[in-house]
Amino acid sequence: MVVRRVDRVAEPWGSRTPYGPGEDWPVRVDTHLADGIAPEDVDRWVQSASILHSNGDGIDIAVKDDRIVGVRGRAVDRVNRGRLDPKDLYGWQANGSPDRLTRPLVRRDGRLVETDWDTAMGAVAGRTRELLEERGPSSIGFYTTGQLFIEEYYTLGLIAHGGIGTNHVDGNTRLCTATAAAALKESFGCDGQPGSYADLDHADTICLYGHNMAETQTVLWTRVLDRLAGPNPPRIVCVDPRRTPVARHATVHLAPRPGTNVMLMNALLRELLVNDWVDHAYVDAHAVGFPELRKMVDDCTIERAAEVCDVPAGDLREAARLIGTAERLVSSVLQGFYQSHQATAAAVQVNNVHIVRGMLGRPGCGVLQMNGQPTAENTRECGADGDLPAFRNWSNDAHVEDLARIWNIDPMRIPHYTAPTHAMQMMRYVEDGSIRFLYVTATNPVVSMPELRRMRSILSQDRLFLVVQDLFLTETARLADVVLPAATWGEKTGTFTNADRTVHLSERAVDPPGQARSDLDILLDYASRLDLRDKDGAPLVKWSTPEEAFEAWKECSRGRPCNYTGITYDRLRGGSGIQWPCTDEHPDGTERLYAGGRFWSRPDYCESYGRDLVTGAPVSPVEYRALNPDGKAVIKAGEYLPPHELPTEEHPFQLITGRTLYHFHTRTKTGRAPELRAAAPEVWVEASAADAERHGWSEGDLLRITTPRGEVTARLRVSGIRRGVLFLPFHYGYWDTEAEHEPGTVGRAANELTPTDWDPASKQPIFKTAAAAATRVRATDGTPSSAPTTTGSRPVDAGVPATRGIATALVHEDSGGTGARL
Ligand SMILES: Nc1nc2c(c(=O)[nH]1)N[C@H]1C(S)=C(S)[C@@H](COP(=O)(O)OP(=O)(O)OC[C@H]3O[C@@H](n4cnc5c(=O)[nH]c(N)nc54)[C@H](O)[C@@H]3O)O[C@H]1N2
Ligand SMILES: Nc1nc2c(c(=O)[nH]1)N[C@H]1C(S)=C(S)[C@@H](COP(=O)(O)OP(=O)(O)OC[C@H]3O[C@@H](n4cnc5c(=O)[nH]c(N)nc54)[C@H](O)[C@@H]3O)O[C@H]1N2
Ligand SMILES: [Mo]
Repeated sequence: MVVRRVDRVAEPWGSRTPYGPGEDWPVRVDTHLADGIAPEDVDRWVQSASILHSNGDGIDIAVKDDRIVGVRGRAVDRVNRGRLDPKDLYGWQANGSPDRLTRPLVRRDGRLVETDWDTAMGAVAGRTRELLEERGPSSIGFYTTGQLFIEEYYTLGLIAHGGIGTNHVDGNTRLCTATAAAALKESFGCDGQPGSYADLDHADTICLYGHNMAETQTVLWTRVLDRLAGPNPPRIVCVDPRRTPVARHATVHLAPRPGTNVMLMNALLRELLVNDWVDHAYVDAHAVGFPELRKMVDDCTIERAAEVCDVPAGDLREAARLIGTAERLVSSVLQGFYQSHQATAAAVQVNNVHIVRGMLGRPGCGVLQMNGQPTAENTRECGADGDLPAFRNWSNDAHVEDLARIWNIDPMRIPHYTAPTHAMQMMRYVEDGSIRFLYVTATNPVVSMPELRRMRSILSQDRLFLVVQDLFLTETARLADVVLPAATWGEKTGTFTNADRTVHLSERAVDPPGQARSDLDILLDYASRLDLRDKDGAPLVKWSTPEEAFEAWKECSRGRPCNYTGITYDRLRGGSGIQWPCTDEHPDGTERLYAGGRFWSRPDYCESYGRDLVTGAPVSPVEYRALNPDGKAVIKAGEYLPPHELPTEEHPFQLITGRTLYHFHTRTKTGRAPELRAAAPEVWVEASAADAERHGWSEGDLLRITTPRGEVTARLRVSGIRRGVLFLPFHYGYWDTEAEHEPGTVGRAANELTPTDWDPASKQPIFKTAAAAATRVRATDGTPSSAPTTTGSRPVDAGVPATRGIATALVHEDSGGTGARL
C-alpha cells in the first residue's frame, strides 16, 4: 500500500499511478479533512460528485456534528477512481463561510434589507403577474447557470416555457458550452458527447484544442499523466497560444495567433486529405458533405496557415501526421476554440477529423466537445438554455406537440415561433426595456459577462425588476430588487451529468444555513404562487421532491437520445455514476455513442437542422431533408475570417482571458477557501519575455491594460505566452475589502475589457480576442506578481519563489490499488 501526504497546492495532480494502453486506470483515493479532524472523528460520509468543474468526480462528503468537515474521492467511480481536484479538496469550506446569505433581502428606499420568505416571494410572483397582464410573457426573462441540478433545471424549463410561455430563457452555458452543443448538433444532429473518458485509456494520440485540461479538469489530466508515465504512452498535440502544462507535455505544441483556429483546422484537414489519411469506407457509408469539405479547404495550404496563424509550417505538418497516422485518436475542445468569433466553424472541424478518419464509437476513438461547468450538460438537456427538453427540436412541430402532451398543455403555449433568445440578446432586450423582469439563478454576470460597464448599467436600471438567487451577496446580487438565499451542493439532493454523460447523485449532507432554501423549493414556491395550471386545471408542476422531479424528467427523456429511464436514485447510490442513454436494453448505461456509424440525425428525430457556420442563418427543414435524408454524420466547414478586433497602433496587443487551476470563475467559493485563496490571491497579467524586453518591463511591474471598453491594472507575470498576446485570468471581481485595493489601481475584472460580440452560429461571446494597450503604471520594488508558478502562468524568471500550500494544504493520497480506505 502506498500512502503519501501531499501538498496539493504545490503538486496539483498528486502522485503518479502509471498504466499502459487498454489497462484499467489504477485507484488512488484522495482525502482532505479539516485541521484537527481525524478519519475516525467523522460521523458519516455522504455521497456526491464534484461541483467546481465539469469532470464529474465522485466525492464522499465528511460530516461531523452536522457540519461538512472534508471530502474523499470515491474509489468505485468510473470518472476519478478516487482522485480529487484541488478545488474540490479545499473548496467545500465555502459552504460554512460566515457571510453566506441566510435570509431573503428586498430593496427598500434604495437599500437591500432583510425580510421573510413570504414578503420576498410575494414580491417576485407579484411583479411577474403584473407584467404578464400589462406586457405579456416576452417581458419576462430567466438567466440561469450550469451549476444547478437536473431536477431544478427541468422545473425551471417547465415554468418558463410551459407556464409563463416566454422564449427568453438561457443559461450562462451560453458563455461556456453553447459551442459544444452547436458543434455536436451540426455534425451529429444532436447534443451529447460521442466519446468517453475511458477512451484515454486506449488512445495512442490525444489532441487538445484550446483546452488547458491540466488546470481545468485536473483529474482527467492526471489520467493523461498516468498514461504518459506508463508503457507505450500516447502522443499529445496541444493548440494553445500559452505554454500551459498541457503544452509542456505535448509532442507538438502549436501556439497560434488568437482567433485563427479555423485557418489552422482547415489546413490540418487539407493535409489529411492530401495524404489520403482518410477512411473512405467509413465516409462513404456514414457521412454526407465530404466533397464540399475538399473544396472548402482546398486553398488552405500549410504555408498559408503558417503565415496566418504564425506557427512553423513544419510543426503544422507534424501535427497533421500525428493525427493522420493515429489508430486511436481522442480529441478534446474547449474555450480557446469556443470563445471566439468562428467558434462553431472551428469546433466542427475537430468533429470532421474524426468522421474522415472513421474514429468514432470505438475504444480510444472519441471526440469530447467539452463542458466546463459541473451541470452544463443538464442546462442543455433540460431546456433551461432555451432549447426544448430532452433535445427536442423547436422547429419540428411534432416535437413540440410531444412535449405539450407530456406537460399536458396546449402546444401553442410553448413558444417555438423562432429560435430561443440567447443570453447576449436577452441583455439587449433588458437594455432597451422590452424585458422588465429578469430572474438570475446561480450566475454572476456583473463579473462574468463581457463589457462590464455596460452590464452594470443594464442591470441597475430602475425599470428592471432583478431577482438574484445565490449563496452570497455577489456583485450581481448587490444590484437586485430581491435576493433569494439558496442552499447549495451538500445542502440539497439532486442529480447531474458530467461531460462524458455520467450521471451522479449528490445527496444532502447537512442543513443549509439560516433560512436558505434549495433552488428547487424556491422554484416550486414561485410556480405555486403564480398558480400555473395544465389544460385540465391541475397544477402544472406536479412534483414536490427532488426524486419526484427526477422521475418526471425520466418520462420526458423517454425515447430521446439522453434517455434516463433506466436510472433511479437507488441505482446511483453506492456505486459509480452511470452514463446515459440508460434504458431497459442498456441497463448499465452506454460508454460511447455512434458505434457502427448510427447517428441521431434523421430529419424527424434530430435536435436541430443546423445553421450556416459563417452567417449563423438557420437551415430550413426542407434543406436539411435534402442534405441528410438518411440520418448520417454531416461534414460541414466554414471559410476562415480574421478576428473582428485586430491589433492597431493604439492597441497593439491581442488580449485573451481564461482560468487558473486554483480558482473557479468569480471565486465565490474558491475565494473563501484559505488554501486556494493563498495560492492565487490577486489578479495578474501575462506577457512574453520578448514583449517585456521590448517595453523594458519586469516581473512584478504594475501595468494598466486598456481596450475601448475599460481598463484593468495588474502586476506583470513574464510567462511562456506567445509574443504580442496578453493573458488575464477572469476570476477577480470587485475587491473584497478596501485594504486589498492597491493604490493607483482602477479595476481588476478582465471583463471590463472584453467586447459585446459573439460567434454567429452558437451565439457564444468572444472572450479570447480583443485588441488592447498596455502601459506601465509603476515599476516593481522587486516583488514578483502573485501568479502561480505551477501552471500556465509559470514564470520565465527562475528566481520567483515556487507556489506552495499553506499548512492546512496537506492531502492524504492512498494508491494501494484496491481503494483501501484510511
Ligand atoms: N481551475 C478551474 N477549472 C475550471 C474552471 C475554472 O474556473 N477554474 N471552469 C470550468 C469551466 S465553466 C470551463 S468552461 C472550463 C474551461 O476550461 P478551458 O477552456 O481549458 O479554460 P480557459 O482558460 O478558459 O481556456 C483554455 C485555453 O484557451 C487558450 N486560448 C486563448 N485563445 C485561444 C485561441 O485563439 N486559440 C486557441 N487554440 N487557444 C486559445 C488559452 O491560452 C487557455 O489556456 O474549465 C472548467 N474548469
Ligand atoms: N473574460 C472571460 N469571461 C468569462 C469566461 C472567460 O473565459 N473569460 N468564461 C465564461 C464561462 S465558460 C463561464 S461558465 C462563466 C461563469 O460565470 P458565472 O456563472 O458568473 O460564475 P460563478 O462564479 O460560477 O457564478 C455562479 C454563482 O452561483 C452561485 N451558486 C453556486 N451554487 C449555487 C446553487 O446551488 N444555487 C444558487 N442559487 N447559486 C449557487 C455562486 O455563489 C456564484 O455566485 O464565465 C464566463 N465569462
Ligand atoms: Mo464555462
